[in-house]
Amino acid sequence: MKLIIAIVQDKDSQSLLNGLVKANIRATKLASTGGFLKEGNTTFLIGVEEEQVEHALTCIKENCQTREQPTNQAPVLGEIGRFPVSVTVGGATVFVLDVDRFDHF
Ligand code: 2BA
Repeated sequence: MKLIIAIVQDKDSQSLLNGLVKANIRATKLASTGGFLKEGNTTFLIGVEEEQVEHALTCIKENCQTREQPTNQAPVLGEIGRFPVSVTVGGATVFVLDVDRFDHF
Protein backbone atom coordinates (compact mmCIF):
# COMPACT_ATOMS: atom_id res chain seq x y z
CA MET A 1 0.00 0.00 0.00
CA LYS A 2 1.07 3.60 -0.63
CA LEU A 3 0.23 6.89 1.02
CA ILE A 4 0.01 9.85 -1.32
CA ILE A 5 0.35 13.24 0.35
CA ALA A 6 -0.75 15.99 -2.01
CA ILE A 7 -0.59 19.70 -1.15
CA VAL A 8 -2.90 21.67 -3.41
CA GLN A 9 -4.41 25.12 -3.60
CA ASP A 10 -7.68 25.67 -1.76
CA LYS A 11 -9.30 26.67 -5.08
CA ASP A 12 -8.69 23.17 -6.47
CA SER A 13 -9.57 21.14 -3.40
CA GLN A 14 -13.27 20.63 -4.05
CA SER A 15 -12.85 19.51 -7.64
CA LEU A 16 -10.02 17.17 -6.60
CA LEU A 17 -12.17 15.69 -3.84
CA ASN A 18 -15.02 15.18 -6.30
CA GLY A 19 -12.63 13.59 -8.80
CA LEU A 20 -11.24 11.19 -6.19
CA VAL A 21 -14.68 10.17 -4.94
CA LYS A 22 -15.80 9.62 -8.54
CA ALA A 23 -12.73 7.44 -9.13
CA ASN A 24 -13.59 5.49 -5.97
CA ILE A 25 -10.34 6.58 -4.31
CA ARG A 26 -10.53 7.26 -0.59
CA ALA A 27 -9.04 10.48 0.73
CA THR A 28 -8.86 12.76 3.74
CA LYS A 29 -8.69 16.51 3.30
CA LEU A 30 -6.76 18.60 5.83
CA ALA A 31 -6.48 22.36 6.18
CA SER A 32 -2.82 23.38 5.99
CA THR A 33 -0.66 26.47 5.64
CA GLY A 34 2.24 27.00 3.25
CA GLY A 35 5.48 27.99 4.95
CA PHE A 36 6.49 30.51 2.29
CA LEU A 37 3.27 32.39 1.51
CA LYS A 38 1.86 31.71 5.01
CA GLU A 39 -1.53 31.26 3.38
CA GLY A 40 -4.02 28.43 3.56
CA ASN A 41 -3.68 25.45 1.28
CA THR A 42 -5.13 21.93 1.40
CA THR A 43 -3.34 18.67 2.10
CA PHE A 44 -4.85 15.38 0.94
CA LEU A 45 -3.98 12.03 2.50
CA ILE A 46 -4.76 9.35 -0.04
CA GLY A 47 -4.25 5.68 0.84
CA VAL A 48 -4.19 3.43 -2.22
CA GLU A 49 -2.99 0.07 -3.43
CA GLU A 50 0.14 0.27 -5.56
CA GLU A 51 -1.76 -0.30 -8.81
CA GLN A 52 -4.01 2.72 -8.09
CA VAL A 53 -1.15 5.18 -7.61
CA GLU A 54 -0.96 6.33 -11.24
CA HIS A 55 -4.73 6.70 -11.41
CA ALA A 56 -4.69 8.88 -8.29
CA LEU A 57 -1.81 10.98 -9.68
CA THR A 58 -3.69 11.47 -12.94
CA CYS A 59 -6.72 12.61 -10.98
CA ILE A 60 -4.54 15.15 -9.11
CA LYS A 61 -2.99 16.40 -12.36
CA GLU A 62 -6.40 16.81 -14.00
CA ASN A 63 -7.91 18.78 -11.12
CA CYS A 64 -5.07 21.03 -9.97
CA GLN A 65 -3.65 23.94 -11.89
CA THR A 66 -0.73 26.31 -11.50
CA ARG A 67 -1.47 29.93 -10.69
CA GLU A 68 0.55 33.09 -10.30
CA GLN A 69 0.20 34.47 -6.80
CA PRO A 70 1.52 37.80 -5.56
CA THR A 71 3.75 37.69 -2.50
CA ASN A 72 5.56 40.15 -0.30
CA GLN A 73 7.82 37.39 1.02
CA ALA A 74 10.54 38.16 -1.52
CA PRO A 75 14.07 38.99 -0.41
CA VAL A 76 14.55 42.47 1.00
CA LEU A 77 15.86 44.97 -1.55
CA GLY A 78 18.22 47.20 0.41
CA GLU A 79 16.48 50.13 2.04
CA ILE A 80 13.40 49.81 -0.17
CA GLY A 81 11.93 47.02 1.91
CA ARG A 82 10.01 44.01 0.75
CA PHE A 83 8.98 44.12 -2.88
CA PRO A 84 5.78 42.41 -4.01
CA VAL A 85 6.49 39.89 -6.74
CA SER A 86 4.57 36.85 -7.82
CA VAL A 87 5.38 33.16 -7.53
CA THR A 88 3.99 30.23 -9.46
CA VAL A 89 2.05 28.03 -7.05
CA GLY A 90 1.02 24.43 -7.65
CA GLY A 91 -0.73 22.60 -9.35
CA ALA A 92 0.23 20.11 -6.64
CA THR A 93 3.19 19.11 -4.47
CA VAL A 94 3.02 15.36 -4.15
CA PHE A 95 4.84 12.79 -2.00
CA VAL A 96 4.31 9.04 -2.47
CA LEU A 97 5.28 6.99 0.60
CA ASP A 98 5.42 3.27 1.33
CA VAL A 99 2.98 2.17 4.02
CA ASP A 100 4.43 -0.43 6.41
CA ARG A 101 1.07 -1.40 7.81
CA PHE A 102 -2.56 -0.39 7.34
CA ASP A 103 -5.32 -1.18 9.82
CA HIS A 104 -8.94 -0.16 9.52
CA PHE A 105 -10.90 -1.13 12.63
P1 2BA B 1 4.25 27.74 0.23
O1 2BA B 1 5.38 27.30 1.11
O2 2BA B 1 3.40 28.85 0.75
O3 2BA B 1 4.90 28.13 -1.18
C1 2BA B 1 4.11 28.72 -2.19
C2 2BA B 1 4.93 28.94 -3.45
O4 2BA B 1 5.97 29.87 -3.17
C3 2BA B 1 5.64 27.68 -3.96
O5 2BA B 1 4.77 26.93 -4.78
C4 2BA B 1 6.82 28.27 -4.71
O6 2BA B 1 6.44 28.71 -6.00
C5 2BA B 1 7.15 29.51 -3.89
N1 2BA B 1 8.21 29.27 -2.92
C6 2BA B 1 8.18 28.45 -1.84
N2 2BA B 1 9.32 28.52 -1.14
C7 2BA B 1 10.10 29.40 -1.80
C8 2BA B 1 11.41 29.94 -1.60
N3 2BA B 1 12.16 29.55 -0.55
N4 2BA B 1 11.89 30.84 -2.49
C9 2BA B 1 11.16 31.23 -3.53
N5 2BA B 1 9.90 30.80 -3.80
C10 2BA B 1 9.38 29.89 -2.94
P2 2BA B 1 4.85 25.35 -4.77
O7 2BA B 1 6.27 24.91 -4.93
O8 2BA B 1 3.88 24.86 -5.78
O9 2BA B 1 4.41 24.89 -3.30
C11 2BA B 1 3.05 24.99 -2.88
C12 2BA B 1 2.93 24.58 -1.45
O10 2BA B 1 3.32 23.20 -1.35
C13 2BA B 1 3.86 25.30 -0.49
O11 2BA B 1 3.30 26.52 -0.07
C14 2BA B 1 3.99 24.31 0.65
O12 2BA B 1 2.84 24.36 1.49
C15 2BA B 1 3.99 22.98 -0.09
N6 2BA B 1 5.34 22.48 -0.37
C16 2BA B 1 6.09 22.72 -1.47
N7 2BA B 1 7.25 22.06 -1.41
C17 2BA B 1 7.25 21.39 -0.24
C18 2BA B 1 8.21 20.52 0.41
N8 2BA B 1 9.39 20.21 -0.15
N9 2BA B 1 7.86 20.03 1.62
C19 2BA B 1 6.68 20.32 2.18
N10 2BA B 1 5.75 21.14 1.62
C20 2BA B 1 6.04 21.66 0.42
